[in-house]
Amino acid sequence: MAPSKTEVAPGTYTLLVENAGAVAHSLAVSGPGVSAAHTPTISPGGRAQLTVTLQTGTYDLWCPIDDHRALGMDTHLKVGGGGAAAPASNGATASTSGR
Ligand SMILES: [Cu+2]
Repeated sequence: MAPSKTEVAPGTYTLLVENAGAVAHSLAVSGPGVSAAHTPTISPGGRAQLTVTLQTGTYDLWCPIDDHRALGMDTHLKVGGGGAAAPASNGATASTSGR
């Protein structure tokens, strides 16, 4: 799991998720105001998008497929109140990797 940013300003983001691994993965997000929003299952080499509205706090990002989370496909994203304003495009990317 490799988010392009680990800290962003609050706002609505469309996460562009790319599966760089050899098996199917997905991306789920939970945190303030977001409860396990997730992409469909993404085939190896495939991409999906997930639009989430992020508030100040810390969000969990993980792969909900099988036991991938326990195998380390788990990361965090900090959303800060005092950071730079969100860019107009609000784009962020995350790549999945692994097994
Ligand atoms: Cu996975």
